[in-house]
Amino acid sequence: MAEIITRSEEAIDLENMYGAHNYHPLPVVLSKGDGVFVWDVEGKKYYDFLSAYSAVNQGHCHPKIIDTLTEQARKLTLTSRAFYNDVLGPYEKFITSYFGFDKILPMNTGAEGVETALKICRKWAYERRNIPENEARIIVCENNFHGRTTTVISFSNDPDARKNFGPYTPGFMKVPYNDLSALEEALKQENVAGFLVEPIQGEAGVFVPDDEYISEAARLCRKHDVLFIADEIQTGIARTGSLLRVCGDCSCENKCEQQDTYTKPDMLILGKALSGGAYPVSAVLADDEIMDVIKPGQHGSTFGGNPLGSAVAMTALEVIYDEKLIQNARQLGNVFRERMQKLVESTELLSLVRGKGLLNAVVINDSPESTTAWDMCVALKDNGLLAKPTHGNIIRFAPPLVITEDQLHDCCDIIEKTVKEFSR
Ligand code: IF1
Repeated sequence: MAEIITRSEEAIDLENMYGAHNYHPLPVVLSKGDGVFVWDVEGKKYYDFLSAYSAVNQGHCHPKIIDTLTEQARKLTLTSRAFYNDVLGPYEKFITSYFGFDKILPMNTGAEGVETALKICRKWAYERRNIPENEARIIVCENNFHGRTTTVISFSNDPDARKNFGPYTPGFMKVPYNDLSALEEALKQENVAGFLVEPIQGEAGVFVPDDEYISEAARLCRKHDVLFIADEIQTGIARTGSLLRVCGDCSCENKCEQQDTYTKPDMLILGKALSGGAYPVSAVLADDEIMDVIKPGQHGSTFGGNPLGSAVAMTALEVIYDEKLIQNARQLGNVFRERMQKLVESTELLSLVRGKGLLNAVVINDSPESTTAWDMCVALKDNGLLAKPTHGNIIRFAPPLVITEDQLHDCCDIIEKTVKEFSR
């Protein structure tokens, strides 16, 4: 029987003693979540401004998602793909229609989704583009984050993510993010099969590229017959104030009518909020001429496409439209950035705020090596709001998309109060 935790320190001690030290969490031990709120072991309530890295866009423990999870869990959780099940087909039809693609390859974690897209891209290059086998090259961006598997960190330039995990997987070229001429030069190289890009670079510090970057990058890829692969694991599913970041600033009120601002990727990678944080679910979506390169036995996973994750994902996606989370993220993202801009202008401590929808970051006017961002997050915690620094001196602010305007103002009050405490 598991030990009952009655004090936060007990949980921290157990993790230090028995868990790999692959994270340095903020000193808070959570035991309950509901919507925008989480509670620690001692019962203190916090606003969650990280949303489990944008996996709980629908809010913690969304009742409809949890109902689906528990109902399906009592029926059938996992069959493996050795057999059919009665949920996967309906899910595949639902999600391909929802995002406008012919097919989905269902996986579990985001990194698995990225690895799947890389494998499909290479196979497509050899079998449809006649690129010589083992010569395919995929373009990625500097300061990318696409997961922690060995191939994915092979094209990372973050020393922490990469050092001493070699030898590294070959076949990748890096270009500066948000630089179309550098991309075009790389596309002219031989044997280029794909371009993998985050429409906003999340972990790098919420870098929003120029408005035309994504659409132009996709156009250049089409011009060179190279697959445009969008990693929307963090930016997708309403987080940035549109269904997907590649939708641009579309104003769709309901299902994506594929507005003229929409840049359809050749492959779309989803994860995180695809399940509302209730279960690991990821996906690669593509049309037949790409997806059909995968034949039986050439790719898969034990849990990929399981009935439990498939049922949860359908409900998680329904909630996005039922509760108008796209519009809420758009509107409240503007409110948040307006309030933060006023704060930036009122103190030397902050240099800027940037973001789209409810994926935002504030840059602290201090060196990336300083502990200011961390210390500020500890002070925010003490004041009832949970956030965590991303690289160095940048604090990411990403609440669940179900937050109300009053709650958002309450959170901005907490951030202002905390910053002013630092500024004295
Ligand atoms: C960590 C943040 C990092 C992602 C994008 C793929 C994945 C992620 C754009 C892989 C995952 C998570 C991983 C987590 C911290 C968090 C993160 F930006 F979201 F904050 F690291 F950059 N593509 N992002 O953001 O998905 O395999 O994790 O399901 O590893 O520390 P995953």
